[in-house]
Amino acid sequence: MGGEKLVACMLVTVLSLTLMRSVYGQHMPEEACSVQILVPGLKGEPGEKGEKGAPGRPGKVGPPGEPGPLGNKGQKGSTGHYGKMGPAGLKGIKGDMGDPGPKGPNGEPGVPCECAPLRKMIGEMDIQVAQLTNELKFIKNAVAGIKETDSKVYLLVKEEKRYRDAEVFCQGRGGHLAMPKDAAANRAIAGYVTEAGLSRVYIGINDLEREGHFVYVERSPMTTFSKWREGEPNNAYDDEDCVEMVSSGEWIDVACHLTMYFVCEFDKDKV
Ligand SMILES: [Ca+2]
Ligand SMILES: [Ca+2]
Repeated sequence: MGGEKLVACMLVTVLSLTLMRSVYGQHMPEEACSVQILVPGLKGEPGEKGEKGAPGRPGKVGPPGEPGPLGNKGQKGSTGHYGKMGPAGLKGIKGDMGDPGPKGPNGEPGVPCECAPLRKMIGEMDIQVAQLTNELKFIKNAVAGIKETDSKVYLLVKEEKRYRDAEVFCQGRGGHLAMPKDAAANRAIAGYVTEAGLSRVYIGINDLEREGHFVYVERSPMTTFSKWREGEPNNAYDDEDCVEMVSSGEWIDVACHLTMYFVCEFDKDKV
């Protein structure tokens, strides 16, 4: 290659010149290669403008700026609304038991039981209660107008009522109009009427169901005992189906719509 040969010669030349300057008086042969001295040519025409290159890499981050001027502080705002109540918290741990309190004062000494005297007192009080009960019963009977025989209690009711209403009154208290079934009972009722200063009361006898056939108000038949006044019962005006007792104890048939006092009777074992 001519280029390589040329470069090699130029290198030899440059080396030779260097050696000539460092070695005094020595003569160097010049027939090793023909030296051609190259002289630069004239400057050429400027080339065409190249294409735009790729954008460069971003630069380094700059230093922080200086703080700006301070503004005026704003006024305090008004209090806001209360927020909603939050959920209940967890139950706390049970605390420790407190210390025991101080001992209380001693009580009053008790009274020894003296039971025998107490029993005696109670027994005496029972007797007194029984006596008072009897006395109260007597007073009640006197006030209420109650009379009694061995088996019956009689009550004189000083309210004027018709026969049927009188019987309803007696039944409402657990009894009937008085039904004298023997002479003793008849006398007791009659004495009662006399003592009260009355002349007549209704008693529990009638012939409402069958004319002339008298029965007790509880529907039991008449016994052999009767105490009709002479000439009675006469069913006067065809309208006498109820019976009154006069103070003598005699019976008279009368109209049932008459109103008068009456006597109720109650069985003693039911009172
Ligand atoms: Ca009659
Ligand atoms: Ca009559």
